[in-house]
Amino acid sequence: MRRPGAIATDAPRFGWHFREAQQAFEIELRDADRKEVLAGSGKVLAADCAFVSLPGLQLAPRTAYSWRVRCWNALGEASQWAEAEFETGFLQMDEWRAQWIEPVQSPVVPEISVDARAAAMGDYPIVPPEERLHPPQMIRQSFLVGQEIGRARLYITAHGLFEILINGRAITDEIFAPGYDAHPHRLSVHTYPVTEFLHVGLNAIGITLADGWWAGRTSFSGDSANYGNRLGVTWQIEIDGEVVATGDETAVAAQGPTRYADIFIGEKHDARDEIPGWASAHFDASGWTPVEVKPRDVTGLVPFIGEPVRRVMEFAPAEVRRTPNGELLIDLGQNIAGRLRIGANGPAGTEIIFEHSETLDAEGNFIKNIMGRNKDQTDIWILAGGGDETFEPRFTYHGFRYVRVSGYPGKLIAANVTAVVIASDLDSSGSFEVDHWGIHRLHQNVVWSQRSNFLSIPTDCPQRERAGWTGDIQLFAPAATNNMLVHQFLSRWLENVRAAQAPDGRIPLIVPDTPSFARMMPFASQAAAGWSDAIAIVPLVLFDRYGDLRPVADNYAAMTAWLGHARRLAMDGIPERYLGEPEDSPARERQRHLWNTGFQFGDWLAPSTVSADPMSMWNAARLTGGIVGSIFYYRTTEAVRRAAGLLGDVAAEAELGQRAAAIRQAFSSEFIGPEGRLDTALQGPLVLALAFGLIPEGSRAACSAQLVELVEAADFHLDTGFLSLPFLLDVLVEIGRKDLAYRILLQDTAPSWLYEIAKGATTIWEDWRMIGADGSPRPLSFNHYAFGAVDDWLYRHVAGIQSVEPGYKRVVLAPDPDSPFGHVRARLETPIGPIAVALDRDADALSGTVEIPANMRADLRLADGRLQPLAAGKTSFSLAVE
Ligand code: RAM
Repeated sequence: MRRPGAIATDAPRFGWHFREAQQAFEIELRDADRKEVLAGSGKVLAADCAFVSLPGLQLAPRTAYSWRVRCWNALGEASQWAEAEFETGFLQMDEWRAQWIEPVQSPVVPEISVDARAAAMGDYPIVPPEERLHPPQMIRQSFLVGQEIGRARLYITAHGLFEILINGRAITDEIFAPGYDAHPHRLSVHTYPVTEFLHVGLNAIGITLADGWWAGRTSFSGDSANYGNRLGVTWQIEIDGEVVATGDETAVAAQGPTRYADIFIGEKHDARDEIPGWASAHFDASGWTPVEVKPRDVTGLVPFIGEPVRRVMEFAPAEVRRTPNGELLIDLGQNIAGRLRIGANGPAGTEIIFEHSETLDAEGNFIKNIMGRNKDQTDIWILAGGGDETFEPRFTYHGFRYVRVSGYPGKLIAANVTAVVIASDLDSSGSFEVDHWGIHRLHQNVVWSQRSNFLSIPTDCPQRERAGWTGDIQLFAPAATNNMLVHQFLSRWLENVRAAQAPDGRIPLIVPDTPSFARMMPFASQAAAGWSDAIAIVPLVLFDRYGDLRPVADNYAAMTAWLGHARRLAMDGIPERYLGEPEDSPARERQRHLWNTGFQFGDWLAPSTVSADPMSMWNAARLTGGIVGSIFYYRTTEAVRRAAGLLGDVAAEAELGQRAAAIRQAFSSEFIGPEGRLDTALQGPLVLALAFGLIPEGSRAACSAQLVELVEAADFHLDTGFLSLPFLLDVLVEIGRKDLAYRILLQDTAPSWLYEIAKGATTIWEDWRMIGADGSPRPLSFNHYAFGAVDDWLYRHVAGIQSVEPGYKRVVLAPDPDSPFGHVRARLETPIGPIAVALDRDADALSGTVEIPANMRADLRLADGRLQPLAAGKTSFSLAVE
């Protein structure tokens, strides 16, 4: 992390970039005043520059440090020291002193759906939110500071979302804290520097609590009170070693201008009821109610890791206009996760309603595309009157491009509206540009869908479910690493996955899991291939892309336990058609090595398997569940075998190697027919089996031919679902049909990426026909990153940036001389430094430059396949094109 807040470990790793060839380095850790050297590496003869530990280092909690590094070049010259600062967070929870406080409140009423179809279709009685939801709670507490303040920190977490003022001022630009965790196992404690907000004398802290993920409506079902039904907070401020905490003084609470605030439903704010100065020291809170003080309880409290959620971008809407039916519409021109900030001037009591949607209907009129219970995405603002006012909801976000506005006083102009984009504040790590308008836009759409769905946790979509579907991030993680620095973000999510793992090793389908999901969906307490496998696959993606073994080590026990669970499912399940066979028959024997029974999603949403009927989504599961289950069982066995090898668990590595071989064998006998082709004649299973090496040498030609035939039969359209899509183009290149890979990439009728673009998509769609040929939209999500996984291929194949040793320690730059693009620019920040590729084509050559950092070992792949070693810096080249 370039600018870490308070870090959550006592043994951090360090990283830097050195512009020359590094022969040696030295790290020193010092106190915050840079007076004392607390630890040092001495001069280490190595080129390491990422994830470097200081052996034996153990930091104190809640302490500021500085560190510095210098490097030696090839001539043995030492660089200047480069230095930076960081601090540790609250690491040992037994030191937590604060109690919990809860405003006197009526508990959130659990809204429980039992009927999945009814909830999904919106078929349930509607009671206005105002009659069901409670207002956020405002809590204030004053405290005395006796002497000059050197250093002050606030440590805080809450049941519900919190917003903090000290002496009337916002202390942070972070929002949606404490973030979404696998409650009740985990709840993140955040650290805020507050020195400059305090003064000698009387101070006040004001905290607003809203339902958030804790008590509000979440996930597929839109049920409330998933983790708790009461809002509460626990915090302590440490001022030079002195502690002020919840429970020390009586805090008081009141309800203010916000009538209700819910992540899914939206927010209603009555500006007439604002309470000026409520969080300042000398406010008269005589009408406020004392809070209830609850015992200190640190169960599940963990230090927050990773990047907080912020307003990461703001822009003006593309247009404010009237729709054909005369309604007032804001069109952002871009689908986002976020909300509006809006200005108005009108009489007191004017009620303005903002309804959010991702699409319009075929006529261009406003229509809500997100169906289901509590998916309102509606904000209501009541003006205080008497001048210019501004409103931005605080505890909600929406997935939207269009907003229908009703009740706006006067004329609404674009200058009065700001689109506020909300996401986990990740550093950008790559860019890709190409002179093909559609593919250029495709890449932008992937980045937008990633941004919209990397919000505290990786979600599937930012409107309907906002759930941490394990499968979606499993398949998208490689692509995600190119666009943003996701190491901490995904490590944090993996901590949540471990916390959510069942005692029998099962990994839930969504993390954080919600009880309401299990209540509503009979399958929700099952595991699924390609989904639960995230626990094994994602840590290895982090290892491959960042070169850091720690995620593999941290998740090794969990992935082993998961594989154990999958193995039991595989061994115990026998497909019905074999029940009559003798138990010792080969057909029965091989079933022990195949996970081809029980619940599966299969190659979810493979285009040819879905129709207009929403239930057709399950066709992919029915048709491919058995084969795809077995393929991922193999892949995860291989992944855990690899992890065992990396971690030196030799016995496990050997045993898993044997098991993988047995699965491979069983797979061939079970799924490959006499002609060497797959019995399941669908692109997805073929792509996966070829990609993961499950097709024996003797059948590869037949399976490759079968895949080509299927692509031709589909008239050069992809027919891959969630799990297989990331491998389609790679496999086509590998079997020598690069031409087909480009034909599919550039296909412009559905299902295809360019069809979406042609229909005006600004994010990646959940389904390929979200807008039909006649312009009519489907009531699904316009913002699912899953099918955007192809973005990784653009970086790896078109620009040709390929890591061949984990963490880009060795790189091959293999830009495709046959790509149809004339002009490509790509840049990727690796742990070792940035790689830049610039390609330009004319009739007979692809020429350009590649640029690599000083400490990278890299080769350029020439047109004939030979590798040419690259020197640090920029190299020009020209590859002849046939
Ligand atoms: C959908 C979600 C998600 C997918 C599951 C199986 O409801 O949107 O993307 O992983 O189904």
